[in-house]
Formats: sequence, structure tokens, C-alpha cells
Amino acid sequence: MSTPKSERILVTSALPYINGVKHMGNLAGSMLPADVYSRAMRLMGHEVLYICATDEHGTPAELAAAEAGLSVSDYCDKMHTAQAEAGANFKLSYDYFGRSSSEATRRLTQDFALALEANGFLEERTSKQVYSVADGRYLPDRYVEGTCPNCAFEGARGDQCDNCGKLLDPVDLINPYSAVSGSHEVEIRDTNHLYLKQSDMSNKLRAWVETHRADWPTLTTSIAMKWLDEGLRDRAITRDLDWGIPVVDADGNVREGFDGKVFYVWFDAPIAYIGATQDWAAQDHVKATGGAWEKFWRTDKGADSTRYVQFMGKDNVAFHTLSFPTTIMGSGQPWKLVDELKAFNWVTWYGGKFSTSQKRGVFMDQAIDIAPSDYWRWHLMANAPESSDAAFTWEDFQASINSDLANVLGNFVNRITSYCVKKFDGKVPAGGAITDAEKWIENELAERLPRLISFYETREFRKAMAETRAIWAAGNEYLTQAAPWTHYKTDVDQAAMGVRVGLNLVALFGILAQPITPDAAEKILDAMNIPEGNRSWKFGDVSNVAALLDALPHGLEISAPPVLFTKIEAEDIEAWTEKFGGAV
Ligand code: B3M
Ligand code: ZN
Repeated sequence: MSTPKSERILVTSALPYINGVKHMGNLAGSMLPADVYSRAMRLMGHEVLYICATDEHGTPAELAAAEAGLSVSDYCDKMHTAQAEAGANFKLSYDYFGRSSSEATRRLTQDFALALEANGFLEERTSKQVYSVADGRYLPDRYVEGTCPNCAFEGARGDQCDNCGKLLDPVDLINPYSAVSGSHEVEIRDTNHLYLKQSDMSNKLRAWVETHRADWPTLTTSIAMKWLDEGLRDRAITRDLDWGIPVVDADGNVREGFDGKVFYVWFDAPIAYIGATQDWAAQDHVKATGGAWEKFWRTDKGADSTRYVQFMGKDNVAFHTLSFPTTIMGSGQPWKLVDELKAFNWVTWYGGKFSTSQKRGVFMDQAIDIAPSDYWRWHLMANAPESSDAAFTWEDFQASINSDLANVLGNFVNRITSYCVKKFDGKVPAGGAITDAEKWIENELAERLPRLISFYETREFRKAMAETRAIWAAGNEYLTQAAPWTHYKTDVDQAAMGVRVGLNLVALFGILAQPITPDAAEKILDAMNIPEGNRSWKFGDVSNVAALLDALPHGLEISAPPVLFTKIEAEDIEAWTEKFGGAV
């Protein structure tokens, strides 16, 4: 395999709603895999830009702010900081973590709407909305609750039933009441809204999705096709709300009849991918290095050679394969469409739903107090909900940490580095002859490394983690075969061979661990005295495995790293189960 060609890759993960720190399932299905992928691609020498942001508009933001007793804008400031912090704690390597409430996103959203209207893809229509007489306002989406017309669940929200999952229109609810005041004094009134004519775009969307049948996961294409087959409906992209992006005319004045209305949160949220990229590019340090947003987003300015990869949970797929592409295509402007869309199923909590109120499940801010981020990152990616939902259990978490991280990786690193410190003065030793053991590990790596790299490239995370684990296990097997401790008694030179190859494996494992357990990787590479600039070296280039096994300069001073992973005990599981729930 030759050195891979460097590409420009734009990565985005679904923008977390502002209304609370996300749970581990959200992390596992969007931000974390996007981060692991971005890190791996950077190590392979690609130019990667990983953009994310908080999704700050819509009824969820208004309702959560009201509950917190804060103005919506103060609430968003506070929660944006909290989510940025949670991301940093989990070592999410965003190039920029922006906000959908930014100036750039506002401008883009208003411009997109004007372009869509000019091209006939936007239309003002009169529609029926729930109006609360008691509250003196319209009740869009989650502001109204009632009985689900589909499953008769009594606490269904106006936009979606949490029980059966069906997307709803607030006027369809049976026995509706206001989520603001609880008042049942509601009526249906006529009001004007802008509609995105998705139906007119159906054929073009279908043709585009068809071109991705081979390279998108089945989960992605099947969701898009299901919607297309059912027949795309035109969707209102404005709401009767105060909080959000105002609807303007070509002169920048509030559109006639649109006082008290804003764009629907799902219209501007994906546009915030572009807005956040512009905000990234506007920073001084980016400008100073000639960074520009256009090469990521404008196909007339270089973006046709950018690969755009999106990560999200399955509930977001329709918006990213149908409505946002309608916005992009309908604008008639040279905007970039997504190239690869990785969708995930759910992580469940012991097979059920995460729920804050019922104390079921762990949220990002709590998780970091339970265990270091590396532990979570490894476990969630090794069990990524790719082909089906995946249940989180404390018992599985314990097994991942104790057996994969502590026993297989941690012990290997510790065993060989401490032995080198003890018997070889902490220096990479020279000498020894190649035996069957060295040939065996070389063959193992020659087979496994290219496979690992290709799993990263195709974003098959479970397989990438399983391959990583197999490579660690091969390291242990090599030490058993080479047995430097046995040779040491009779042939120090031959023992040196085992120690040297073992140390080179430690360095290799440290390099390979960077996308997934970055903190442990850093400890390992520091202990191996690998200079910062050499840490991406050979990730992805597996042309010469023999050289990889003798890459560290002979005589290089190394040390044994501090304990990498602490085992999880039965008492820990008991305490966590009590606090956060467990098997029911
Ligand atoms: N905020 C939904 C979610 O957090 C939504 C994603 C927007 S992506 C543009 O799952
Ligand atoms: Zn229902």
C-alpha cells in the first residue's frame, strides 16, 4: 500500500439541542464517532475540519429556559458553555464548536429562504394552528400536548409522540392543552406560514439518494427511501414563536404578516453547519493561516474536491437526506451536498430509554465523574449501535474496561516497559536474531493493520475496535512466544530482541490508540519519548511492517508510564446502579 493521498474532509456531527447536556447515547451516535473519525483521518495526513454547534432555536429552547427561570438568551449562553465543557471533557476535537444563534447562521438562513422563494420552492400558505386563549398565543410544536391520534398515549407532544414515535401536527392531537399553562381553552385558528415545497424536489432527491445506495449505510438509504416512497409532504418552515431567526423580505425588513414568527428550528439548524464554518473561518488565528470556509462549502470555490461526512442518530436522517438537501438544491446556488452520511441506531439503557426524571442513564456531565473519558470512549465505540440498537449495561462497561483496556492493553504496556527499565537500563536495546516469533507478529500486523485502516475509512467502528483489540492481543501473544524473560537467563542478546520488538509494539499501540483513547495514548507516547511530530507517523502507511518493529532508535531512553487503566470493582457497579439505575 502506498502512502494515501491527502484529502480535504469536512466532518459534522448532528448539532446537540441546547436544552440540556446530552446523555451517553447521544454522544455515542453523533459527536463521539465524528471525533474518532476526525482524529483517525488527521493522523493519516488528511486536512480535516470538524464542525459542531449547539442547536439553539425552537420550542425546546424556550420551554427549557422557562423551566430554568432564565431568559432564553441567558439560558442558551449558559447551556452552550456547559455543552462546550462536556465536549472538552470527552476530548471531542472540534475545530469549532459554534452556535446556531450566530449572526452568520441568521444571515445564511434568511438568504436561503429568499433564494428558495425566488426559485419557486417556498410558498406562503394559510394553515391551521392551535391557539391558546388563556396564554394569548399560538402553541407550536411542543407547546401543545394531548392524546396521540395514533396510539392514544395521553402525554403526546405536538411535534411527536414519545410513545409510538410518530411525527405529529399539533392540530391532530386529541384533547389538546397548553404546555405553558395547562389550559384546555384552546382553539384552532388560521395563520400564515412559509412552506418548503419538498414534493417538487422528490424526483431530484430520489435520483441523488440512488447515487449513494452503494456507499451509504443501509440504515441511511432505507430511511430516505421510506419517506420518498410514502410521498414527500411540503413542510412549514416558520413558526409562531419569538425565539429564533426572523423572517425578512429582500430589503431586510420583517416580512409582511410575519411579526411574531420565526423560522422553524429544523430549517436553520443544518444551515448552522455552514454558519459555524464561517464563524470558524472568521477567527483571527484561522484568518492568519489563510483558512477559508468556501473550500468546504462552495463547489465553485474548491468544495467539489472536499469530502463531506455527516454523523447522526437515525431520527435525524430524514432532515439530512431530504429537507436540508431541498434547501441546498432549491437555492440554485453552488452549495456542497453531503457525500457520506453515517447514521446510528440507539444506545439504550438496559434495553429501555434514558430518562433524567426516572434516574435512568448517565449524562455527559455525570459520566466524567464516574470514569475517565477514555473508558467511555472505548466502550461506546466498541459497542457502537451500528447494525441495531445497543444496550448499555454497567456489567458490559466493566468488562470492556477490565478485560480490553486494563488486561490486554494496559498489562502489555506495563509489563514490557517495566522489564526494560529493570533489565536494560530503560534503553531500547540492540542485538538478537529474528526468530519465528518476530516473523509471526510481522505477519499478524501485515494482515491486521491494513484492515484496521480500512475500517476507519469506511467508518465501521465496531470492526475497527475489534481489530484494535486483536492487535493488542497479538502483542501479548508475541511476548509469550518471544519470552524475553526466559532468554535473559542464557542469552541476553535474544532477550533484547523480544524487548525491542515489544517496545516498538508499545509505541505502535500508542499511535493507534490516539483516535480512541487519546489520554492513554499520550501517556504511552510520552513514556516512549516519541516526539510530538512523530506521533502520526505511519498511521495508515503499512507498507513496511518490519521497519515498524524496529523503528525506535537503539539506545532511546524510555520509561514505564503511570498506571493507564484502573479496574472497575463490583462495589463500583453497585454504587452506580443505585445512583443511575441498572437492570430493572
Ligand atoms: N438538534 C436534534 C438532536 O439533537 C437536532 C439535530 C440538528 S442537526 C442539524 O438530535
Ligand atoms: Zn403515539
